[in-house]
Parts: sequence; C-alpha cells; structure tokens
Amino acid sequence: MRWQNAVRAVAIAATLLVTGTAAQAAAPGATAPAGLTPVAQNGVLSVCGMKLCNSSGAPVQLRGMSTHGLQWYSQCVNDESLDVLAQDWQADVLRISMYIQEGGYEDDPAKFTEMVNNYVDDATERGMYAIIDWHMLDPGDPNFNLDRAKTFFTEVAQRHKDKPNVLYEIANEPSGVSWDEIKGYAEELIPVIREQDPDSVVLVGTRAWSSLGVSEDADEKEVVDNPVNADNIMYTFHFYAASHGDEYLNTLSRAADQLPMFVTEFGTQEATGDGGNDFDMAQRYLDLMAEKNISWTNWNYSDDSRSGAVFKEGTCDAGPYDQLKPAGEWVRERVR
Ligand code: IDC
Repeated sequence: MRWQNAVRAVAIAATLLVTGTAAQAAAPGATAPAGLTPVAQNGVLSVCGMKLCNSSGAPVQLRGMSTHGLQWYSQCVNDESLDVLAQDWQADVLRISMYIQEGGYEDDPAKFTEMVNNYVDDATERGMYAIIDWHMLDPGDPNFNLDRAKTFFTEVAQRHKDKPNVLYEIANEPSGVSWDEIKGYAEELIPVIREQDPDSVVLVGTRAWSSLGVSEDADEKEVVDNPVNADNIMYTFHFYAASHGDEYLNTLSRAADQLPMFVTEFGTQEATGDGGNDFDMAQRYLDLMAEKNISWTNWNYSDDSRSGAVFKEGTCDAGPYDQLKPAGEWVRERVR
C-alpha cells in the first residue's frame, strides 16, 4: 500500500503546485482552462465587499453539494462518488456535514474529527473547496456546544491551515435564540480559528434555521445593524423551495446587497428535505444567486429515501453514482 500513499502525496503536491500559480487565475465564471481544478484556478478565497473573491480579487460563485450527516451516510462519500462529484458534476465545493448531536461529534469526537480531516484531504486531492460544517441543529443555541466547537475547530484549523481550500462554517442552523446570542458565539469562536488559520473564510449561521431571522418573524436588518465583529466572514442563508416563497427570496436578495452571503444549504422540496419538488421556485433562487454571485451547496449527496437526497435508494451500496432522483438530475445540471 505504500506506493498508493506515495501517489497520493504526489497528487497533493501537484494540486498545491498548480494552486501556487493561481495568481494568473482565469476570469471566474469563464470556462476553466482544460485540466485546471476550481482550487487551481482560483486559489485562496477571501471576502471582498459583499462577494467571495478569488486570489486575483475577482468575484467567484462556488457551486456544489453538501453531504448528509456523516453519522448516517458516510458510505455515500467515498473515492468513487467524490470522483463523480469532481469530474462528472464538476463541483467546486464539498460541504462536509458533521452533526454534533443525534449520534454525531458529541458521541465520539476523535472519530468524527478524523472523518472530517479525511474528507478535507479527499476534496483537496480533487481540487475542490471544502466547507467544514459544524452541523448544530438541536438544541438551537450554538452556545450549548461552544466548548466542543472550540476543541474541534482548534484541531481542524491547525491541521488544514496551510491548505488554500478550506472554509469553516461555525453554526449550521441556530433556532430559538436571538441574533445577539449567535453573534456572541461567533465572536468567541472566530478568534480561536484565526489563532490557527488567520486567513480562511468563516461562515456564520443566522437566526431561525439560517433564514436571516425570517422563520422567527425577523429579517436581515438585525444583522445589518449589528454585524459580527470580524473580518473575512460571510453569513449563511438556507432555503427549501417548496416551503420558502417570496418573503424568503426577497430577504436573501436584499441581504446580498448589504452582507456577504453564502447559501450553504438548500433543497428543491419542503423543509423536511422531502415531498414534491418546486423546480420553478428553486430556479428563481438559482437565478438570483447567479446574478449576485452567491455561492451555494445543495442538500444532500446521499441515497436517503427523501426526495432531496440526490441518489436513488440503494445507490451507495455499490454504486455506480449515476442513479439520480429527479432533484438529483436537476441539481447536477446546475452544478455543472
Ligand atoms: C434532516 C435530514 C434527516 C434528519 C433531520 C434531523 O435529512 O435525515 O432526520 O435532518 O436531523 C435542515 C437541516 C438538515 C435537515 C434538512 C432537511 O440543516 O439537517 O436534514 N434541513 O430537513 N434545515 C432545513 C432543512
């Protein structure tokens, strides 16, 4: 097996070498020069104004997929399925979704940290960006997991600080908690990450399941008026097209002119991740995100029975990874 490790090391070195020349990155949105991966093309990302920009300072829109919870569907995230995501889907980014509760990180921190680290390496080898998603969900107050988050992010940021392609998402979906509490959490945790990795982009969840407050009768103003005190950060917005209509779409549209926004989760179906697809509404969101250069990852890259899991049930038993549900067909076309 030692030669395989050697091959792997050479592959990583090659990726980094190409990335090193990313100062001459091609215009974003333009077709990538043959053979250049998204990371080789764009290098280290940073927030410039309200946008995400590449190492030459030009706005980029990343498009890709989120895994399902690693405690349930890591069998869907393997060498073969990641090759499909990188090469066939031509995804720019993989969101690595690590739940904290529900059988996730809190039960076995070492195991889940190792899993995340390996998936970051897998994305890196394929020239994709990697979002490390701290998938807190219930309880909805991110401060509940603050100590765990400090431990975890210290470890992963130390491990990946020299890579050009890692983004840190510090709170998937806060709920039942004020923006002040979320902001306080972010201002405690971000310096912990920056101490290890000073220049990576950090993504901050917003109130009410990352709806910018809309699902709890607030809106983007509370963030605009009282932003997190940190540089190089973006705020997240999540939507499920069959549940979240114009009020949500308009909020995202307004917010994107005043705040750096990243949609780290969306579905074409209901907020349960299941039910019928509303492709018309989903397309309106995609058009808006294209127009405003809002990056996105779709939920989710698994073969769960729900309509929002891209693969047909049983796909991950043995592949191949071309057995897509309707939502999978639709989103693959749009990632490409
Ligand atoms: C869903 C999963 C489902 C799981 C449930 C509770 O698909 O298997 O039982 O979470 O953990 C979100 C969340 C995301 C949800 C998804 C669909 O971030 O964890 O996944 N969703 O309901 N926000 C809005 C929708």
